[in-house]
Amino acid sequence: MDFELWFNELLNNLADFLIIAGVPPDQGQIAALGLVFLCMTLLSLLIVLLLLRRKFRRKDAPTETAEELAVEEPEVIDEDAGLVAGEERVVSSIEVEEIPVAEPSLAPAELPADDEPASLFQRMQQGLAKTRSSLVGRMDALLGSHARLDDEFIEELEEILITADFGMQATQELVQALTGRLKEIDQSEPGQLHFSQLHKVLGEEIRARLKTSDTEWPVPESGPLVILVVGVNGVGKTTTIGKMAKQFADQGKKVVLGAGDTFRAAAAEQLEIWGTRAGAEVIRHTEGSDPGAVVFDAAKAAVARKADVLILDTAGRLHTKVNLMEELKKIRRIVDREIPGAPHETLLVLDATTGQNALIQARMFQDAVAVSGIALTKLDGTAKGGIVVAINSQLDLPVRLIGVGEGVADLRPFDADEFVAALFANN
Ligand SMILES: Nc1nc2c(ncn2[C@@H]2O[C@H](COP(=O)(O)OP(=O)(O)O)[C@@H](O)[C@H]2O)c(=O)[nH]1
Ligand SMILES: [Mg+2]
Repeated sequence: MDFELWFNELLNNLADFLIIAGVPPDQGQIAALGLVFLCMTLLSLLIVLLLLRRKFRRKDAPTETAEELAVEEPEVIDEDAGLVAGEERVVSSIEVEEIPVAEPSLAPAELPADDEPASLFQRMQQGLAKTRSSLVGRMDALLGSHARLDDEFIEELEEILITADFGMQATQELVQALTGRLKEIDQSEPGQLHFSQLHKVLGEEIRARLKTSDTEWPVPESGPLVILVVGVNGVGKTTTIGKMAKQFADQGKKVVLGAGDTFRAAAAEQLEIWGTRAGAEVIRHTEGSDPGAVVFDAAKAAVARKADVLILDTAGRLHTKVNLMEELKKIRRIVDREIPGAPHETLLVLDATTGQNALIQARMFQDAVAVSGIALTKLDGTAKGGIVVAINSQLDLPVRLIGVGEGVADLRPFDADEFVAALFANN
């Protein structure tokens, strides 16, 4: 009722207004009704338009997301087809963690010149700068902020070591040893704990956990020294081979390289560039060809040319349904048939930036292809140099080489004393 009254009043007012505006008095009511009707129609049209607009917007949104997702979807390559049960579990755990794959650098010519003024030790020190500042720097900060060796100190110490990738086992051992020794110093000279003492104790405890590995290569009874290089994609196999080839060549050795990674054409090209630089012959086949055939030809060539060293590159991942480990075993058999006793060294390349994942990879390869040594690359690219200690204490394998940069001289024989010295230098 109220509404009817209000509406009538509105109509009357509107009619009065229209009559004043010039509408004939007997048509005032009709004109007012028409105007109200017109306004209502316009209003409903406006509402419909707004609703339609919202509907279209919502329809567009999921389409965009679907496209984005499609672009981001990583390419999945099934390479575990023939694995036995035990291996399958390990391989898939590696894939789940997705090892970062760096784009291979094809041009060693762009790398820092070998005759840089920095000494080899300085280069090593530069390469470990990230680890040094995070590990030693954080330790110093901890000592600076804690007057006493309390529980909080020990907890933070543990965290520093864990984040530097020492791994659970080495961290526990180190924390126990460190706190024990630091407490002794603190009790004999209260409040006298200095950075230099911390460095000394930490350095000694780290050193005690590093193996003094024989960095000499095995000497074959006859024929060339054969080094088979294995590891997952992107860890630095080809680059390490290139650096090794150049170092051997600089020692006056004749080197032949086998481009056993036939999975990507770029891999053989990359090896050829390094080969040219080192003056080493590179045996390669076309992309997608049988790696076993490349290895066979490379072994024949190395014997025929009386080479001192044959280094074999391999793929870190293969096409669908082909088993990487089986392929590597096959390569080993072929090279052993051509050069008895070969490969004399099966070098597993691990990328220090992948942290604890490197340990999982090591176990996987160790089980399958009798790895005899480790080359740990990209120590210059990580603050987590503790992985060196984790590898030393958890794997029964010598770390033969470490990569601390992209220059030829940045591949260094692993020397535990030098490593510790470089870690604490200038601190
Ligand atoms: N910073 C740094 N980069 C490295 C080192 N070793 C290899 N790399 C880089 O890692 C990337 C992948 O190397 P590559 O040899 O193609 O790996 P592969 O797939 O195992 O053969 C390249 O860009 C290399 O330059 C290293 O010691 N330090
Ligand atoms: Mg490669």
